[in-house]
Amino acid sequence: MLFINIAGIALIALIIWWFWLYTPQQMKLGEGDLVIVVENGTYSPSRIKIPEGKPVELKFLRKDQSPCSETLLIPKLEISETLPSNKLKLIQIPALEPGEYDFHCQMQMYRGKIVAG
Ligand SMILES: [Cu+2]
Repeated sequence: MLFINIAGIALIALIIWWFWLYTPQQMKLGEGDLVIVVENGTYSPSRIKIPEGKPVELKFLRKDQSPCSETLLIPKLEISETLPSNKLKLIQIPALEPGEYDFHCQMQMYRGKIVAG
């Protein structure tokens, strides 16, 4: 009974952490040499802040070998690109209105966000 309570509390703590406390790593474009690394099921960083109204270039480096991670989709921008393995790939981002633009792999297991503004 005690064990069940502890497990329950741990689960609640985990849920609170996940939904309220956890904020994905965010980086601003221009802070150092920003490279988005695709590895172990994640994009890192997964939130990329870019200036609005200005075309920019994002660098992706895919270290993950899973074939799904090869495809990079940015649906709102109609971008679909193939990321080579262990080789830097430059993705041209057009001038954007302020807002959030999701990007993900083919099956949406890897997820990230471009934040313009
Ligand atoms: Cu995937």
